[in-house]
Amino acid sequence: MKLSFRWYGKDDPVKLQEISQIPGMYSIVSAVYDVPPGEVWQEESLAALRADCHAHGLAFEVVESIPVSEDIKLGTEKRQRHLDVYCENIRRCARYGVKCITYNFMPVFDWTRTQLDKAAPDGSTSLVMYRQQLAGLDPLRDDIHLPGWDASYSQQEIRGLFRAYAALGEDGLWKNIAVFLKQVIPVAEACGVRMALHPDDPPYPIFGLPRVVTGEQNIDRYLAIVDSPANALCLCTGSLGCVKSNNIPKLVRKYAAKDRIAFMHMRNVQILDDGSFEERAHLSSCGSLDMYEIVSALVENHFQGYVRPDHGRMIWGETGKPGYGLYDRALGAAYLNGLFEACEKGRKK
Ligand code: DNO
Repeated sequence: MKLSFRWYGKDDPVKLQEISQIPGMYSIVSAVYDVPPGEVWQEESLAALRADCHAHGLAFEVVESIPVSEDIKLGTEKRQRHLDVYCENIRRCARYGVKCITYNFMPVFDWTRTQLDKAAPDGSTSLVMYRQQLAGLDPLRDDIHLPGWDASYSQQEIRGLFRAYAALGEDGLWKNIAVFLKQVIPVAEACGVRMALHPDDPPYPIFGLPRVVTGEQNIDRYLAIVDSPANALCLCTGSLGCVKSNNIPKLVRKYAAKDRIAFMHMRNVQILDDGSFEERAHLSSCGSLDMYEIVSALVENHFQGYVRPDHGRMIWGETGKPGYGLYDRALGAAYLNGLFEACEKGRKK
């Protein structure tokens, strides 16, 4: 595996030098964040990102994300132009050494949580999703903004998007996924890039919007649309793993054996009785997921892709982007290094 770490660029309170001091760190995961979906990324931006990473002894091989515009997801009249731009961005990334590009197909909102700083008894804080709080949220009525969401929509635009997705439904979304994959995957293949689909987070419909990347059956369907190693997964343990019906070690074993995992997001969640969940420290004993089993599944299948410690808690007084502080993610990286070493050496015995 190749250990990696998400970095939000020069404005990130976490510095590249700090990331480079984490043992075993190989690549930065980043993106050109100041260009809206549907527009081309400037090559200078990619060149600067790569140069910054290299100056700190780090590779820049993973992009997270090239966002898929709502026009592509909805299949509007702007779709073809946006798809052309999407393909051009893949080519540009490849030119600067990128080997893996993450994206998702979630309508309107990226990941959803109801609170970003829930305090645990030890004083650390983390992201949580409480069903009861969610039931009280209505994006059509309330002016809610979460960091996972594109803050540039006005309330009116959100209303329009909700109407459009209601008319599209799940079947329509699947059709638009197929149009996207059939154009994008051949381009990625041709330039040696693997597209890594991030699952829906959480993996069920939110606010009545269709969400389809939710579990094994739908992932099988998604991967079969274009049967190529370039049509791969960013298997996020915490996103898929916050519902009991997804058996994460089993999914990892299955898709790693088929070489359909390009990137692993590794974090732990505690599922609560009512289906709510709390993000926890990475250690298996801190949440519902067996991280040892997940790493074993990867090692058994000789996984060569990228791994990054996902969302950390805020600990030791750190402030910053919820989920993306330095300290707890660095602890996560150290823990993952330990699990991989143990599993790899254990197999050789
Ligand atoms: C959350 C992340 C997601 C992910 C996108 C990929 O912290 O895992 O926002 O980057 O869904 O497109």
